[in-house]
Amino acid sequence: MMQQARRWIAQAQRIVALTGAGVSAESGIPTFRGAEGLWQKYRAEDLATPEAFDRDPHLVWEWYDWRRQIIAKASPNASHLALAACQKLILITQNVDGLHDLAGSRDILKIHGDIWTLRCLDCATETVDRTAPLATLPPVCAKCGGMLRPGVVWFGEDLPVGIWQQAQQAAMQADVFLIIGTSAQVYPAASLAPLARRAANAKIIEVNIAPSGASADAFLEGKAGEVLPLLLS
Ligand code: BJW
Ligand code: ZN
Repeated sequence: MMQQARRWIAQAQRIVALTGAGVSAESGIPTFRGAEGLWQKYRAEDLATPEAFDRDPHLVWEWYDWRRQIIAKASPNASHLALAACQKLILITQNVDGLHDLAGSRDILKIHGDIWTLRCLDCATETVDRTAPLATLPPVCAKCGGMLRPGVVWFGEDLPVGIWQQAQQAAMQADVFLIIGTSAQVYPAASLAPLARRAANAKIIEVNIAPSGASADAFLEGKAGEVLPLLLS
């Protein structure tokens, strides 16, 4: 499997990768689904929807402030570094943690936003603030005093339009499409690999500790931080 996958990578002009929470697991950041996942302890509907934020912004902010503190202590692992070192790769991530940036990847298509970006509900101003914990919850806008929200995409919200279009465009031109550390259950992100196969006849390579159920041409079982350096070197 690994030899075949390495051949496809070597022959490819355009490689596109979609990453999920699994690539940051080895950096100590909890995933969402699975036995140790955040959704075991917390209900997505209570924390990751616009309705939840309207109902109780303080509660939602406490959860994000806690996660920001965990992420602030984390460093990129071998999987982030291997992806950053691959020149011909376009990176699409569902992760909001910013570890791909810290590893040195450029032009990352962050389809679910960024936990370090704060957006004003009143004037829509976006600021980057890496303070963790934040001084006051909910934080307020320096410009207009309005309430700030995390710059992430919640269930029921649209993905950032331009970024999503670029992600689809990249998928439609991929020779190889990598799905790494994602349960491939959240849409529309999970539609990108099928799109790459349909539109570009791309080879799909999945890297995960257990198959997600996504249809792949090669499944490489293992931790992303161990498999990717072998696959992409
Ligand atoms: C390892 C590893 C290691 C562990 N190495 N691997 C019914 C059908 C279809 C769609 C819908 C539906 N009902 C509702 C919807 C829509 C909804 C949706 O998809 N729901 C599904 C759950 C059914 N989607 C939306 O609402 C989206 N918006 C939308 O659709 O708008 C309309 C639109 C359509 C088309 C274009 C534009 C707009 C928005 C989704 C937003 C998701 N938001 C979250 C929270 C972000 C903020 C935050 O972080 O708090 O995003 S939810 C959460 O899930 C987060 C993640 O990015 C996302 C995906 O999770 P991911 O990354 O896959 O993590 P896990 O934990 O699920 O999986 C980890 C994997 O790693 C596992 O497989 C492990 O095995 C593996 N692993 N260690 C390698 N070391
Ligand atoms: Zn404002």
